[in-house]
Amino acid sequence: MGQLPRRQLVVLAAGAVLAGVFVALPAGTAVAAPNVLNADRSVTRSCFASLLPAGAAGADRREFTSTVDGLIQARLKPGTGAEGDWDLAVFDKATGGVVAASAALRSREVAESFVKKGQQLVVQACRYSGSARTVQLGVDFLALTPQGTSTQTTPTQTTPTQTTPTQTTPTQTTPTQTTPTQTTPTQTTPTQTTPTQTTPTQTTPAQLVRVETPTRADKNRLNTLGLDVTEKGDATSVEVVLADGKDRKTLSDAGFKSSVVEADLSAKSVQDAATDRAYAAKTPSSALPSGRTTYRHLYDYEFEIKELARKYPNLVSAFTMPESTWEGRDVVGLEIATDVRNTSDGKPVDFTMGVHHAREWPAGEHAMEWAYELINGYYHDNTIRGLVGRTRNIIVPIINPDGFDISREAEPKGDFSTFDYEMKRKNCNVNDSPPQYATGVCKADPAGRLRGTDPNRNYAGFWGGGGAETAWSGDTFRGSAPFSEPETRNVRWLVSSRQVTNLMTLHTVAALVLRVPGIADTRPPLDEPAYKALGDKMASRNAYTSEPSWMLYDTTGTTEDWSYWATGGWGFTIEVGGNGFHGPYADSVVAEYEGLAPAAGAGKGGNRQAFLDFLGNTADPAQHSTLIGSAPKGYQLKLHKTFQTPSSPVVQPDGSTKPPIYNTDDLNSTLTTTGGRFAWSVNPSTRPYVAGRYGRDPQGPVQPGYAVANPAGVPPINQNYPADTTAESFAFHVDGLPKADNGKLSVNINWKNPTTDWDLFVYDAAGNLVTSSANGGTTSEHAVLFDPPAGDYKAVVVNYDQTDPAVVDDWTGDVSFASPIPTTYGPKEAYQLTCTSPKGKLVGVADVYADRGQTVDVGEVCTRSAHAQKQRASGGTR
Ligand code: 0X9
Ligand code: ZN
Repeated sequence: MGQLPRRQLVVLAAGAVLAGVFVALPAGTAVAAPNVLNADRSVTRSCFASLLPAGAAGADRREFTSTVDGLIQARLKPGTGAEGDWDLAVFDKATGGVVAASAALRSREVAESFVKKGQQLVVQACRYSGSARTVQLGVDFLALTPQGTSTQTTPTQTTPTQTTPTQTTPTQTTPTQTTPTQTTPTQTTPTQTTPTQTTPTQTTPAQLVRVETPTRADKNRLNTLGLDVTEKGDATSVEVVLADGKDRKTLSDAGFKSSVVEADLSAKSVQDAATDRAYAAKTPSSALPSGRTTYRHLYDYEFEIKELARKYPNLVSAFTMPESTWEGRDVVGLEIATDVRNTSDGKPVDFTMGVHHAREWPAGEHAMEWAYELINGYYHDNTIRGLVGRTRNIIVPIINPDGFDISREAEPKGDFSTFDYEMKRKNCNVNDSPPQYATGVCKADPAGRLRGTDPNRNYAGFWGGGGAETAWSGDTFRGSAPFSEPETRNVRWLVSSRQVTNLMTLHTVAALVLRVPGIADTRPPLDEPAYKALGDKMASRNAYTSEPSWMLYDTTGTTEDWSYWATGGWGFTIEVGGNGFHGPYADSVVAEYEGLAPAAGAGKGGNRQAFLDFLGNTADPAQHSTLIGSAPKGYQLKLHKTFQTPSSPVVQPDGSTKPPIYNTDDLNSTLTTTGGRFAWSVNPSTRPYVAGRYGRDPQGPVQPGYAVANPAGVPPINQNYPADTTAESFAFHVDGLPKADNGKLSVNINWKNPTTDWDLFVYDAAGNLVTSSANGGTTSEHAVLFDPPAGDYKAVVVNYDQTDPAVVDDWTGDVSFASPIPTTYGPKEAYQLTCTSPKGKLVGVADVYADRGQTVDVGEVCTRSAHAQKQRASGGTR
């Protein structure tokens, strides 16, 4: 740590905001309580499928005429009394087309979209289920600048009216207001270029390039440049989005070589949308379990989830996570199991999530199709029926609905510029933004898509370390503290209150099966061999790369780097492959899921089979722990564990670090006994964070280190290595068995002045670059290689910069070795097991130790201690 990136990149230029204005709707001919909608009975139907005739049963409506070119935001809130489930949809009155919709499981709905001035709208609310006869509607209009921003804070609630309000002159006072170039009333944003773009950038389209990064050090250095580095890459390269000429210059200034993968991302985005329309038009039904042919909207997910629960009440239940998002959306999921409502029946739990990252639509599609897979399979496929019978399956397709809705409803733009909402990654938190950007609704924000926290850098696992940004505008901004976001707290709630033995979090687009650890400094867990075997098995189905995620580059605060180390439940990030964060549906969803061409997993089973393998692992008692015993019917067993785990030393914006923050985890799960014997599938009692670390025993002595001679003379300054090979070099040899067993090689160079910069590249005898170290602002470089093969090597030292070229600040160097680190073992941790009688009386307490694969008999945990307590109470001695 403490190293500075060679160049600072200003991520967001200041002064990007043009004025916008709110337009309050006139009250019009209001009737009594016009914002309260009524329906005498519920009708289980889609509210967004069609505009119902006025007066239709189970629905109510209000009409508006938009006074703005901008946004409509319609919200439902429960009325007084029962909440029930009401849904919401906004229609264009002229065409009957849906403009926006929301269909979560309760009566808290947010429907948001773009509207044109003068557009006639019908807001329709539908009572789907429950006893609430009324619901409260709020509708706001927000005028936008051509850039799609407003300078105002939160929208002021306007009173809806029964009929179309009489128009009065809108209070549009802002001189900069112009009519956006919208074509259709829905799903478009103004097409102007962003104010942060300057002249040279307007001629160079956004591109996807493949950057040559032969070593991990290169990858880490690339990550310091402030560019949009994707996770897509291989051992020697990573794909990077260059939004404009400035990004292109940053990359070439830093000496990286790259080749173009996608010459015009904007054109690709528009082309992909056209490809999707054509595919849907000619395909009545896809090979997917649901047969779907197009990317779902947020409201499609919500509606399908509740419909599945309604149609299969014993097999499927729908649930709302405890915290709503920054924009007030409910986060919804479903659970699939036999006798689904008995959530404390002790079966092992497989938890599948999608769309932490807004733009990664195929992740949500995969999660939703997995739900259909299990439901269809339960009825039509014996293998799946067997697996479903032995497990509980929890699926939350959209963890970040605020971000997803924005990305999904945005105009295809694909250029990754500030106002390219289609490529938004993060959530909608605005609290960490500077005041000038902390305004506006998330869909029309002065900071555009840069607003928010990266949910996949916000978990407590090693939070605050490398591989996450400290700046609010960064695409990997970690947030103000571990679990500062409702989206990650929702996942914490689920993982902490259920025995999630298997967790999978879906992303796009790098074709990877990733396990812990996310940072190289963290040694692998004791479970590494079994963990690797499971990842490799899944990768054999989708032909993705299976590896610990640090191997691509460091990340901290990611989902499984919290869940696994804290609970011991297997945790994987799967980066669904494809072309683009949400490439053509037929490829990124249908082909990747089913294992069809052009997916890498074509003919191997695809993600479908990888997920089934993972579920097979969930069902296998050898892969988790099992508590057995006996207890009378209706008693509640509880497993409890509280512990603290330190974050990483917290990296500060200047590169220095502050002490770790301790995160408290409180794990609580329950089993309701049915009388007699029970078996409870649980995670191991010792959390992997303390259990120890996997390693290997040295087979021989370590090779002694030695100083190297600096070759005579000084090479000229070269900032273009390896295109320009000007450098000096030295050779060295790594010994092998039986002479030496080296677990780690380190090639080190040192100099005096931090504004001098030497870079270091190490090649094996075949000329492959095996490691390198090329930082800026330091007085040393250390190129590290674990388990270096024996042989001859060459270190190349490049004179990148000199404080004063007239007085050369030359380097001194050495080569050092370390033995492999043997496996280490830590302390064992116990669960506290308690038994509570049906009347709520604590009748048994025990400490329980359980390792992975172990079945522990806890005996008659309720009755024996109940008996003992009774004896004590009556003064009995036996
Ligand atoms: O960077 C991420 O959060 C993920 N890649 S993505 O392109 N979908 O954003 C990958 C995270 C990989 N690391 C761990 N899961 N530890
Ligand atoms: Zn992602």
